[in-house]
Amino acid sequence: MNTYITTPIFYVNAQPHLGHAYTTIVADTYSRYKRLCGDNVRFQTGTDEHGEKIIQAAEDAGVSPKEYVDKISGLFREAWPVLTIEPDVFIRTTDADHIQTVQAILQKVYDQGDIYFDEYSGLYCKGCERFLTEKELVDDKCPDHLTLPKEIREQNYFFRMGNYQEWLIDHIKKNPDFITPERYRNEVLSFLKEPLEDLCISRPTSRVTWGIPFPFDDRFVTYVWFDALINYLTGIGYPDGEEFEKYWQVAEHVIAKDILKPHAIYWPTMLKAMGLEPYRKLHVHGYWKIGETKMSKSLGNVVRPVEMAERFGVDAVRYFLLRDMSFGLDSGYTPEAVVARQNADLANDLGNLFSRSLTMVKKFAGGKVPEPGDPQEIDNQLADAAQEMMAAYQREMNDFSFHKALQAIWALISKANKYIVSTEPWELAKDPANRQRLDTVFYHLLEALRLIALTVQPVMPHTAEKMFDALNLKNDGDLAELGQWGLLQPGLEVKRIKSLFPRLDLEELKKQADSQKPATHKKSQKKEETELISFDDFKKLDLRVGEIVAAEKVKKSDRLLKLTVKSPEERIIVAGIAEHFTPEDVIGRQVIIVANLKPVKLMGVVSHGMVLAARDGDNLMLTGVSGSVTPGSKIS
Ligand code: ME8
Repeated sequence: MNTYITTPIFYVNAQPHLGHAYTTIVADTYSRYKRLCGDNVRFQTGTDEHGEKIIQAAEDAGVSPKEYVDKISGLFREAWPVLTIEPDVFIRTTDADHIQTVQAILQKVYDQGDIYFDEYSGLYCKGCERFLTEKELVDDKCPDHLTLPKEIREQNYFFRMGNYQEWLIDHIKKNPDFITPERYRNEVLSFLKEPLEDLCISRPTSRVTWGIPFPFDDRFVTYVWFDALINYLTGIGYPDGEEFEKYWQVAEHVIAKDILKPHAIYWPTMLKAMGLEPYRKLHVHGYWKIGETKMSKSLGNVVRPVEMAERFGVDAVRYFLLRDMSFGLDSGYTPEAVVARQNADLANDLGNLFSRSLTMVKKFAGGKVPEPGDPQEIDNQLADAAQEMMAAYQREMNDFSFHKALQAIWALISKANKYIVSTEPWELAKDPANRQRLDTVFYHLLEALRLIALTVQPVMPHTAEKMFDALNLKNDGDLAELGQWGLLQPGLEVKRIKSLFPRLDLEELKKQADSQKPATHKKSQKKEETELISFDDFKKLDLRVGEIVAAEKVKKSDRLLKLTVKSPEERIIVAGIAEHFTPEDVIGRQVIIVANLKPVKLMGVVSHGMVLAARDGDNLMLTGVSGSVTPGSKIS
């Protein structure tokens, strides 16, 4: 069997965040799972590099569009291996073969009469890079970008999307799995109840230059969505070639709900016009949110996945993302939720099961897989539970219900932990007459561990490797074969395993969050990614010289000092500097402060601003100006 799985190609107007990482981890996990099932797998991701947003971002950064896209695309490409994401293809829409493919498709669809030239006026949203219909607006604004769209009248090329409306409705109805979960299929069908307008697929070069030139009219470049969607074909060598033959018929796309319309409506109709079969499946997930708000680059409330991996460990992040989100629904991110999962599910349930089982086998069975005797009822129950898990796991993984697949594994982990409590191997070990019973118990336990290692592997490759190593097994072969109960060979030597996951301290983490300091992880201090901001963003900061006129320790905190800072009015600032400075050290010093931060309450004290300091390894230095200035002087 063949599997072709793709993520969206991400815009390079911002660096990768947790939302991008989630989609890409989903695709990576699915591709690992399908490989485990013996499939030939092609996994593709990449970057979307044309369009107005990109020009704007490059201008803001003061570099050429090419320099800009090379840099940000590189950040995506480099982030994925850190998260153990291993795509087969990383495509960029500025690649020469992609440009050629888009132009060939435009020419073909134009030649057959599905593209025409017309004048159009409409409401254009720069953020969406498309014309919006009146119906889509909320309070006259784009609901995604909360901006007023601009009335634009211009001549453009249009794709006869409306011609394919009936065909599309019919295709969706006949293929219940075409768009999943069902809520999104229903959303698309309900949208298609209204007449489908033709799609404007060009942008005049007078307005947008950073795009793929139209092959039959050099006054226009290609609309970024018409360009971007075609990446799914370019990456497998369309229009000819072995890969295209092999993979197009099994194409599955993973996206979030923000880009449902282009994928569920533009793309299948484009494919139909090209004379191709539509993709096989569209898997649509919800949003990662911070509080009630979608995590998004435009809102700036993003979590960086690479930093998360450094803080919690890659496998813990992958597990958390797949376990906490029900595929299709929204989910909230908090560091506390990651810690809770890590401590309960990973360190406690899974980690303990492995370490105590292997320790007992070492201690009471000479560190070898024993020959089992006749099983008792309780042993058969564990074996049955393992087989039920295998069936549920495969069903849920095939269905993109990753959280349920993980729940099925954890149900077995919990059974195995209870099995230890019920069979009490340490008691059996006291009497040599129980030898065979003890061997049977260990065999069943180790066999359950093997199946757990096998099934967690697509989600947590590093952890699975450690487990396989401890069980002295090679991590290769196919699920249908390896997923059977009873394959473990007696006599095989097993190793003890150090704890698979450390327990994290939630209180410590909260303290760090309170004092607004990043996690004290060595690596995270090593290198910090710099997000480019515009001059306008910089201008928003009110930086001033402040003079510390009083200072005291904040009660019950080792880290916080309460400072009274003259700037020129007196204000209270709570600073996380108590590990480096006593109150006496800082009184009378002039420092640089951010004067227009929203007040926050830290350990019961309201802080009105922030003192800037430089961190150098473990040292902290306060910033200041050379010479004495009037408190409140602006830094510009
Ligand atoms: O739309 N939660 O690129 P994009 C979950 N270039 N997933 C999220 C997310 C969140 N808060 N935020 C972003 C584009 N994503 C186009 C795609 S494809 C031919 C062209 C993920 O950089 C999610 O996969 O805006 C979403 O669909 C995608 O990033 C949007 O990425």
